[in-house]
Amino acid sequence: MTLDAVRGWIAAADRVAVLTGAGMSAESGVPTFRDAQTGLWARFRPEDLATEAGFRADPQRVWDWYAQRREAMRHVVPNAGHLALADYARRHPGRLTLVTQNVDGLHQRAGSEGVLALHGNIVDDTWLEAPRACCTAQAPLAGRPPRCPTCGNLRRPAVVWFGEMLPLATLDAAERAAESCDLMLVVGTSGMVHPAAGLAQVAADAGARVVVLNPHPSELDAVADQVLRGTAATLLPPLLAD
Ligand code: BV8
Repeated sequence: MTLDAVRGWIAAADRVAVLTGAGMSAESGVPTFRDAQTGLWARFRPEDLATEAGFRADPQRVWDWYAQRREAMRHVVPNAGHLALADYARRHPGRLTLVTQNVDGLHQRAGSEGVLALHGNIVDDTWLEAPRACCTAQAPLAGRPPRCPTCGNLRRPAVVWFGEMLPLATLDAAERAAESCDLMLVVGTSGMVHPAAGLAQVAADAGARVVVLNPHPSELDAVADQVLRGTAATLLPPLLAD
């Protein structure tokens, strides 16, 4: 099976769904989620840091982990893979639905529209407790994490943590795209996090072809009709060129 055969599948598809994970942004210099546990956080599992319980147990440690990741993301730009997906969608309006687990906003910065961001975004914050009248975030708040000066309510990253529900409308749209596509490209995900990873099986069960793009083996290789062993930035441009 070559790139050309998969290109043929893409050309023959009326509807293409794309599911991306942290590997999509690796060539932009964003550490993959598993790699984000370097340095100070190397001794913590992501499932412990990226949780409400982990945040409540040590708000400053979790806040600082996100601050470090946000800082790293300030200097990165979309790579050729992000741009290829955005260009393809522009040339073929309405044909591609992009679902991402990533919180880095790089698909949006590459020009992709209507991105279904299942896990939120790392740029925005929200309140840990339901905000009261005193909780206003207009002025920058002091603290690591920032807190409401009146009631002490903490700010937290506006991402979906482990154990938290995904935004229902976004997840529903992603499931509909998986059910109705003829082809799903699964790019740069270990396939370990659910329910996002389950979308590949949803597509396969609905009769779509599934192609995995990943330089390493992943949990979703078993669901794939074809695995392309390579990286997002090298595979997507030739795959999506007309
Ligand atoms: C929920 C935001 C329920 C935070 C993230 C079994 C079934 C169903 C659920 C579960 C289950 N067991 C446990 C669960 C619960 C849990 C879960 O899935 N746990 C895992 C660890 C087993 N799921 C949840 O908690 C979800 N919520 O189920 O809610 C519920 C129901 C009712 C009421 C309340 C609750 C919420 C999950 C969301 C967690 N948040 N992100 C943050 O980012 O800080 S997930 C996080 O992992 C990132 O979003 C990341 O994108 C995502 C998945 O990881 P990957 O993207 O795959 O990244 P990874 O580093 O793992 O892999 C990178 C891949 O890229 C590798 O394969 C590598 O080979 C490849 N690669 C490297 N370089 C390149 C490349 N590929 C291409 N090109 C390259 N250059």
